[in-house]
Amino acid sequence: MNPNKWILIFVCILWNSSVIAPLSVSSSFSPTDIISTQDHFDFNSTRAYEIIQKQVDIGPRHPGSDGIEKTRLLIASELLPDSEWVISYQNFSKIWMENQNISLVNIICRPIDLDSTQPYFLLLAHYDTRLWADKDPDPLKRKHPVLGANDGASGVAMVLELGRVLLEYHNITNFKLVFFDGEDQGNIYGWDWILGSRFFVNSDEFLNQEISFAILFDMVAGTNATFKREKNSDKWAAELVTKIWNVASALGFNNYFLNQSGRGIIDDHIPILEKGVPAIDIIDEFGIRYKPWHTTFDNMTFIDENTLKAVGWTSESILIEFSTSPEWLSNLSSFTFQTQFILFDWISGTLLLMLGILNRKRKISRI
Ligand code: 1BN
Ligand code: ZN
Repeated sequence: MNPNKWILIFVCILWNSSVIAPLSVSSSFSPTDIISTQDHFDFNSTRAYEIIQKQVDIGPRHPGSDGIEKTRLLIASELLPDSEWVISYQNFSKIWMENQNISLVNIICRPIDLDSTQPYFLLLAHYDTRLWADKDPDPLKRKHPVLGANDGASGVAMVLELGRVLLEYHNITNFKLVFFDGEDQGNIYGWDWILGSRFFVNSDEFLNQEISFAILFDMVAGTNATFKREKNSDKWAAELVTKIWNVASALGFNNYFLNQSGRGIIDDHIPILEKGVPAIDIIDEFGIRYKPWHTTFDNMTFIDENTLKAVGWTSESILIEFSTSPEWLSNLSSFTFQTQFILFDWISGTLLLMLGILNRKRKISRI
């Protein structure tokens, strides 16, 4: 047999092996214990759509831009009434193009009545947009900025609208909304991805807190979106993933929430998982299926209110259940995250891709 094939088989076995599954995760609580019976929803997808539109109207919102400053003001202005919310800003900075010091800001919003000595959950999104549309089909546009209707604005809109609904309609106060800066600038002027969440998990806002779980919303408004069980979420926070995908299915949203294993994505949930707190990423499959990803056409044309509704209603349903069944908050297991598995997944995934390309090239040259 061709030696490439042996490597391929070996990597495939290891990649999917239960040997590398999270042995340290355990809990007596079954995610199927509660199934949503909710039939009325306050999450307003039209309002979420409008919050996306407002961000897109600002223009590009990459770190250091006027647009990102305006977005900070917009986020704060959407949380009403003022007297019910406390907003704090986490400032940090990063060198850009060797000598420019760019300031970055994570925005943390909590209901004024949150009792942070009790378990609470986090709703997360990044609000920066990518400086370069480096996946644009037109090479001349690959250094144009991304508008980030889906990649940036949709997560912000989802988190703002969920926060409003939980507090205003359900009087739920055991949560925080966190909007991360610097998520989307990887491989630009030597920057890395997920800078905001890396900073957040090493700050007092995260350390020594009673955080029970976190849900990250990224690219949650695309036309015909499909949300697969993101690989890292599924490995390390399987209970939460199972619960959410089950509720989505019970609500008839299984055309959006596909009960299939998806890719592993380095996103803002990873630093939280690394600290042993269950965290999941609800993210549209990008790149292959989600064509506007990191291009100049990530604009309102590809935004669909129905996708916002599917994600919003599913999340509202779950968060209400969690808040009225506190055993969920206390029974979710913490665990010891093992970074090498993510690294391994990434290396083996890349190897598989390269071998696939090599094999295809060989076949084409034979023809
Ligand atoms: C998600 C949306 N991400 C960026 N925009 C995270 C990511 C990082 C995805 C690296 C793929 C590769
Ligand atoms: Zn992005």
